[in-house]
Amino acid sequence: MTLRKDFLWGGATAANQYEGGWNIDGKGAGVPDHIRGGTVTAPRLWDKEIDENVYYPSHEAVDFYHRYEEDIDLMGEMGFKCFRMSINWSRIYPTGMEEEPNRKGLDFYHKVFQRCKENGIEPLVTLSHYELPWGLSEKYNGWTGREVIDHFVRYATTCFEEYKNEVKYWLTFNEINIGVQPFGRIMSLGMQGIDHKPMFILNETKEEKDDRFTALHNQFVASAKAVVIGHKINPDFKIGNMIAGSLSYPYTCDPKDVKEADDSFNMSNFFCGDVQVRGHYPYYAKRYFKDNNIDVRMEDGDLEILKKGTVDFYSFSYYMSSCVSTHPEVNDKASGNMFSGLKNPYLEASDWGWQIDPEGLRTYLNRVYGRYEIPLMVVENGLGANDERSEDGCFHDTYRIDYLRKHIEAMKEAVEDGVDLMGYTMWGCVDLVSASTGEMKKRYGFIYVDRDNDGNGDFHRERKDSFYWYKKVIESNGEDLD
Ligand code: BGP
Repeated sequence: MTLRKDFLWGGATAANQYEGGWNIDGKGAGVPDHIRGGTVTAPRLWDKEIDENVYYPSHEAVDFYHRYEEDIDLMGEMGFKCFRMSINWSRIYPTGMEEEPNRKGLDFYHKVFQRCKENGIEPLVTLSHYELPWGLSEKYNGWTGREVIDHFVRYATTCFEEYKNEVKYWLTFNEINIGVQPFGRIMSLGMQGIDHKPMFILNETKEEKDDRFTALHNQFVASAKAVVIGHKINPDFKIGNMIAGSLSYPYTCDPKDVKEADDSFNMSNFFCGDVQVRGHYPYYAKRYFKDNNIDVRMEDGDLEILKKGTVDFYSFSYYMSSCVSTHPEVNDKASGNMFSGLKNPYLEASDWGWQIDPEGLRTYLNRVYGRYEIPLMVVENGLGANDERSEDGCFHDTYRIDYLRKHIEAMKEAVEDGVDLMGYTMWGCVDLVSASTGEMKKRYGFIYVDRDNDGNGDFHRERKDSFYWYKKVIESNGEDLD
């Protein structure tokens, strides 16, 4: 058998895209609760004040808050070994600044973990999946404020203490490297700035850029502090980082294009990985900051903390790849999850224009493992598609099965290459709200949820064909992919 016996097969979700119940049982608003739905052509906007007449997809999401028992039982039926989910920070600390946690919020996750246990499922918990409490975003301009580090550490400590006997696997920040890009400002860093409407901002002043990299630095420090505390609370904890896997190929063999692709991989992937796995800023960061006129505000002792708080494993999302080029005539753009690039003539794309590249997953796994030599985990991968009900009343998502099969095959090849791979959690195992567009129409799940882009639907669940296929995959530990 190629994969290890205890391979963590499962699925992944995030509270703000899945839970709903945005203001009940004491929960405060989080940044995503202020972001409207959108589409590919009509980007998501965010509001300072929540407008009662507007539909915000996170408010009800797909109602996991009231349907967790049914969902986790369905995961159990597929044979999941692992369920990746996030704790919604503002469910525990409503504004992020309270001294005492919200007991009802803590109890909800106890019930979730209990149900996982009954189904033989190991939770993998993300502490912050684009879920900064709105209170902190308002008061400190998000992670720009140094104070947010302490608020996060208090929240992380509460979770570690509270769930130390129920959760072993943790991730600190989802896709922390999104903060390297300007569009990470509101979603990942909770920074409001002056022009507060569009979710994805592309242009920034020098001050805004300095603030963004300072905010990212604050997340690094917060993550490292949490790792140190977590290990003290329970030495058996395995705490990982989480990177948005971004693979770009040189469009031509012009050495300049090759260098461009290298530089892009460095800043998009290795930069954050190096800080969190190796425990220090990489050598090329200095040049990047100089060339881009960026000043990061650090404090004495920060670099020491980064050294101490290195992660136990490296996790990442992988959906697609793209190309880069220094040639201005090559300008056919591809879409993507946060990172965009150029179209690759060898690849096909999803309905949302994300280029499908299973071979790239093998390349990515090898490249990252070669650098860090610590266990890796694919914690997001999957196909966002517009699933239509067939005449027989079922969802025959063969295209999804095909996508997943090829990526699992690539993963197995990487393991044969020698990569130490802990597990695989397919993104959006139950249909949920899309992060980039806010749509429901973009579905990833093995399990269909009755809900549409405008908030209609009764939330009932149905098994798609991929549900039965994945069950077989897990049963055979990845040997039966037919
Ligand atoms: C990742 C995020 C997820 C998720 C996924 C799919 O970047 O961590 O939250 O949503 O991408 O992206 P989308 O929902 O935009 O299709």
